[in-house]
Amino acid sequence: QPKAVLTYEGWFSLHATYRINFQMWQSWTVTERKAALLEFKRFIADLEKEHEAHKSSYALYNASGEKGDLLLWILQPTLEEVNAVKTRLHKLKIAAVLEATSSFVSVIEVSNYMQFDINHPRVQERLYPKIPRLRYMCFYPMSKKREQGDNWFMTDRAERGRMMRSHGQIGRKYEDVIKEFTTGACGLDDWEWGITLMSDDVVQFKKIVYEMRFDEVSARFGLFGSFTVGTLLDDQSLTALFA
Ligand code: 76R
Repeated sequence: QPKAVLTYEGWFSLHATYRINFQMWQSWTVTERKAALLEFKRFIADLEKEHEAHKSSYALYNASGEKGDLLLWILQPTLEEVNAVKTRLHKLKIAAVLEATSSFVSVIEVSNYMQFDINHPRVQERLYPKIPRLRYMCFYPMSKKREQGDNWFMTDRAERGRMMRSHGQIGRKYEDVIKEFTTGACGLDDWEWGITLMSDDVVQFKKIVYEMRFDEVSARFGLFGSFTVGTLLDDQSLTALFA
């Protein structure tokens, strides 16, 4: 019988990209720019404080290509808190030069194909992650096919379990070089899942995604949205970006 697998949900999530209007930014006085950047950094420092206390988490990256300049990932215990962080950002002075270019709302998800023990520290770590500060981040939304012949959701539970095991085996080969986070977005956004990858070696994103394309779950059932990759923004590189 095809049956939904039990899922565990953790923190709520927002992935967003923003384009910086540097023309407008440069038309501001030095004093205005200083104040706006300082206020933005205070906003980030508050996120950092909560991240350190493990009450929530976040990541800020410099998006590559023309999909935007900032790639922001927010994790909060509730959707209300995710909204509050977004609203606070919108009310900052710097928001006048930011244009949102993409957004993805989801919730951290651990599915129970492997019959995990929910109380195991490794599962808790996945549900409420302290996002690592690795040099590169990659984000993309995806769904699974519902087509004649290849319909993930009509596939027998045991069969899906078998394919997910193979998927996990490939994933675990990258354990030392990639941190992966799965968020679920059924009923929340336009795709079924969000995949977030972090690494100190950007080429590993290409390796894992390529290798998984040959694995049955991705090869037969994977449908992919837009990929965004970016480089870590720390205090210094953020100052440089707005200099
Ligand atoms: O055996 C196991 O431990 C499996 C654990 C596991 C699950 C349940 C797991 C492991 N994933 C699971 C679920 Mn995954 N994952 C992706 C992508 O680009 C692509 O082709 C696919 C995008 C990557 C890169 C990736 C990486 N995974 C899921 C689901 C939900 C499926 C469902 O419920 O139907 C999706 C959409 C998905 C997609 N996966 C891992 C990884 C990595 C690196 C691992 C090992 C990580 C670890 O065990 O800590």
